[in-house]
Amino acid sequence: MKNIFICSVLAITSSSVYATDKPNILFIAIDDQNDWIGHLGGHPLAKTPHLDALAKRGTTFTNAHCQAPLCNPSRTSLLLGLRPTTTGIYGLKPWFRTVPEWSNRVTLPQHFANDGYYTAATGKIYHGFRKNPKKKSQGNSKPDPVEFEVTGSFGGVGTKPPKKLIPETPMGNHPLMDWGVWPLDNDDTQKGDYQVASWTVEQIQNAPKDRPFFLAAGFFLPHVPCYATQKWFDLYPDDDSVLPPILKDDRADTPRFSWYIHWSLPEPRLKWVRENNEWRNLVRSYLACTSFVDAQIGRIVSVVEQSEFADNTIIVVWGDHGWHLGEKDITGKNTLWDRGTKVPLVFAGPGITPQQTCGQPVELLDIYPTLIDLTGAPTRSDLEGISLLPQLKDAATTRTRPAITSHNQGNHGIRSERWRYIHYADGSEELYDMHADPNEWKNIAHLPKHAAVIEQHRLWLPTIDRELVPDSTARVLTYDKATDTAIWEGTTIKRTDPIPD
Ligand SMILES: [Ca+2]
Ligand SMILES: [Ca+2]
Repeated sequence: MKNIFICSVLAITSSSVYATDKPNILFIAIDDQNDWIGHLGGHPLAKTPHLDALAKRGTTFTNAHCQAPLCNPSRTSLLLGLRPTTTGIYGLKPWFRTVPEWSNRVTLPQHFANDGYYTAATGKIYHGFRKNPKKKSQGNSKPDPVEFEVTGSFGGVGTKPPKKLIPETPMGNHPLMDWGVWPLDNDDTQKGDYQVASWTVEQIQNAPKDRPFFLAAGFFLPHVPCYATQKWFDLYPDDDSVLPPILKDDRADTPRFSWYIHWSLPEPRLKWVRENNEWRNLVRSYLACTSFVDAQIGRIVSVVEQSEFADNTIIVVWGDHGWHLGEKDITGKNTLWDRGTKVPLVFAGPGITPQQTCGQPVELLDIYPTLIDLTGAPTRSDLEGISLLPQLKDAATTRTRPAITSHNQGNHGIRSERWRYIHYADGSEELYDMHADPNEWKNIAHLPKHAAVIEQHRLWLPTIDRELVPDSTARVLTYDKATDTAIWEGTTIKRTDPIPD
């Protein structure tokens, strides 16, 4: 009897459902947001009441990781459903449509457009703002496919101070390397992320009645420059209790190659922020921006909850990669430790069990097949993620695959439930026991007793590990094992070169 009932339900679902019966999707991205989110516990003082409330309404993943610790490759991976080691896109460039293999790849939003969804986007979803292009990317013989039917406010930084608020930073005093209280008049409406939320709210209020929506909102903060108004700083004490725990000489036991993957960058090292008395200011600025973005997400979610779409909208919130704020002697991204790879990932809405926390390792790559499963969109056999639907039903459902993050060819972090294993292109390795050492302070890869653990984790190294596609630039590293030659941004790193500080 039960089987007959299931069969008849399936028959109805596949043959007679109107597009408007499908759930809407609200797809919210946060840029450079690590796990300093209240309920994730990455920072004991982080205040994110709206994300915490959303997590309670749905299922939150406390061990979710990006596939690349950098905007362009991470977002390309998520939206194409392929690992960076498969796309060959590891740097800030190129835009994937210029790569012949991916010029016509059906992305996540396009897959839903093809399934009858209205698609709209505002702010940073891809790396770089994509208006309806109808133009040719360099190297593309035909016009690029339309990424979204409608695009709204670009968002971004918004109002900027007339000059940088902090002292001149190393590596060229990059204009983005800045933080502090701005604007001074407490007016949040001048901020790009406020406008992203406002545009998203308007979209919800004016959504088409004849088809479901896929609405994407991409927040720029807490990406640098971390400007927030005073009221967000007031949530955090102006003392050293805000600083994350660090270990003196933490890098003494990490391989030299661990420096190569972020060899020379505009993000200041810990040494600089300390010497310039900017560490606390940076940490408070990042936290202030996190709380501000949380409030913008709250504005959107409250409008959904009060709308006719309240019970028929899947909300997914994700961050594109983490950020260091002094840990491992650096600030910024481009690392294969948890601080660089761990991100918020929350799902709420129809089909998702509320009040659940899942601590198993999962990947941003899993979002694409998960949204397909949650909505009944056509399945695809060419996605590298694994649907999280079983965990969204019951968070205890076992997954066997760890979360894998890659930063340029040959450098991979493998995060299982208990361990983090890192393998660099020159063969050097790290291993951390994340239960005993959650800060990844003690590299235990050299201990013979862990040989079996390392061997198990090596089995998960990507079998496809492509070299960088042509025209890859910005934060790219190549390595030739035969000659032991590492090239960062076109410059050879010698084994004897001092580590830039
Ligand atoms: Ca980013
Ligand atoms: Ca260490």
